[in-house]
Amino acid sequence: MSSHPIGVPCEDRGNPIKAMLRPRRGRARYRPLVRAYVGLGANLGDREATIRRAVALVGELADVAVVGVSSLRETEPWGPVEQPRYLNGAVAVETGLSPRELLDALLDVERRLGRARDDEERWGPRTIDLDLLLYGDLVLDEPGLDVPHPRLHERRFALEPLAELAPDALVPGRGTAAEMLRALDTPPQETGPRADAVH
Ligand code: A4P
Ligand code: MG
Repeated sequence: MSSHPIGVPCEDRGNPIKAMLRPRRGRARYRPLVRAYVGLGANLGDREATIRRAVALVGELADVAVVGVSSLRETEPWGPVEQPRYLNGAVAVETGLSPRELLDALLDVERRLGRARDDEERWGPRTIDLDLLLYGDLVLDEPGLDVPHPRLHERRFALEPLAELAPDALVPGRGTAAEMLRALDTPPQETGPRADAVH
């Protein structure tokens, strides 16, 4: 998948990603819109109500439009912590925010829904979790901001709703969402000796 430069990038027409990352100054500057995907998860409280509220709050963010909402699914908890089952889903958004601005806004939605990170253990239960799965075809590895989400390829609970929304969404360096999901279903190849091996 590639980013979707729908806005009018003015003098930055030549390089939409660079234009998008540049701070906006003055009213005449536009940033192109980028398609991003956000994973949603909850396993405490009224999970569905919290996720629906999160989708609504994401849709109310300035410069963010929700353009797709996946179905929600019950999933077995992933990771080393014993905890209740999750409800997971994902949304597609079109945004003029930079990746950092978008993640900060998502973390703020988590806080507004009562998530208190200081009380949590890693991969432990949570009222709401918003993960930035993809931001166009951008790859970022910065303090506090990794895109694509670094564990996306190993998480069925994130890949399934992503592939439902956009099976052809390209995860840079890994293939499409649908291919990654299929790879999770494919058992690893036997690594025993080949039939024609010389003993
Ligand atoms: N951060 C950096 N990049 C990103 C990004 N692309 N998206 C930073 C979101 N956050 C990003 O996040 C901690 C910090 O990561 C953030 O402050 C942000 O600056 P976090 O959500 O507390 O999670 P984590 O400890 O980084 O781990 P991770 O891998 O995001 O785990 P989760 O998703 O939080 O783990 N099982 C099922 N079935 N379904 C689930 O939803 N969730 C978890 C929680 C465990 N098991 C699960 C599920
Ligand atoms: Mg997370």
